[in-house]
Amino acid sequence: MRITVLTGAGISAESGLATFRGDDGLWENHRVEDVATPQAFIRDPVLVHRFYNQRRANLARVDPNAAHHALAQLARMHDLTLVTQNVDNLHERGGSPDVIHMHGELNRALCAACDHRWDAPALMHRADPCPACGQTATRPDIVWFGEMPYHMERIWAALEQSDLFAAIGTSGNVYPAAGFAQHAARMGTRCFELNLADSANARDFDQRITGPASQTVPEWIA
Ligand code: BV8
Repeated sequence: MRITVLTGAGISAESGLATFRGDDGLWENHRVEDVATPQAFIRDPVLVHRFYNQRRANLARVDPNAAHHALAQLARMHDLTLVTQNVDNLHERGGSPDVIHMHGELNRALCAACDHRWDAPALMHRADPCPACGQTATRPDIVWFGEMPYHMERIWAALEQSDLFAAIGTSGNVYPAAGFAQHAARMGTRCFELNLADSANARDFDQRITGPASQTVPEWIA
C-alpha cells in the first residue's frame, strides 16, 4: 500500500522538544516575525542564530520516541513517503530511511550568498565563512515564512499517488502543509489525523485518532 505521512512538532513533543503553538510553545517567547522570516534575519541575525543555536543544543540532548520508531517500521511494511515540517533529526535517528524535510533542517547551514549547504556546527553565526564561497552570510538551512518549502513537486506527486494519508502531531496552521489532506482527499485518498487535540483543518480528515503520538502511532501501524 502507498502511504504518505506528514508530521509536525507534536510527534517530537514527548521526546522533550517544545512545539510551536502550545502553552509553553517556542513562539511563546518570540514573535514569529522576529525569528522565522528572512526580514528577521537581516534585521537581527544574532537573535535569529541564538534562537536556532538553542534549539540545536536542545536537540542534541533528546532522543526519538516510540512514534518515530513506529514510522520507521511502517517504511519496512509499506511504500511510505514520510514528509516532515520538523527541522529536528529524530525521524532519522528513529530509523526512518528517507525523510523529506519540507521546512529544512536544524543541523544544516545555508550560505545566503551562494546557496551552498553544509552540516551545521553546534553554534552557528552569521560571520562563519561559507566553505564554498568564503563569504560571511551563514544562516540556518530553515524555510522561513514567505520562503518556498523544499521538495514540493515530490510531495504533491506522493499525495496524488497514495492510497492513504496521515497527518501526525500538526496543528494545521501553516500552508502549504495544512492543505495536504484536502489535496489527497480530492484524489479519493483516505485521510487520518493523529493528534492530541483537533487541528485547525480537522474537517479535512475522514478519521481522527486522539492521544499522544507515542501511543497512537504504534497502535495505528499495527
Ligand atoms: C510559503 C520555521 C509561498 C522553521 C516555519 C494567509 C493564509 C494562508 C497562508 C498564508 C497567509 N499568509 C502567509 C501564508 C503562507 C504561510 C503560512 O501558512 N502562514 C500561516 C501562519 C498563516 N506559509 C509560508 O510562508 C510557507 N511558504 O507559503 O511560500 C511561496 C510561493 C512562491 C515563492 C516563495 C514562497 C513557509 C512555511 C514554513 C514556515 N516555517 N518555521 C522552524 O523554525 O522550525 S513554520 C513552523 O510551523 C514550523 O516549521 C512547524 O513545522 C510549523 C507547523 O507547526 P506544527 O508542526 O503544526 O506545530 P504546532 O506547535 O503548531 O502544533 C503542534 C501540534 O501537535 C498540535 O496540534 C498539538 O495538538 C499536537 N501535539 C502536541 N503534543 C502531542 C501532539 N500530538 C500528538 N502527540 C503529542 N504528544
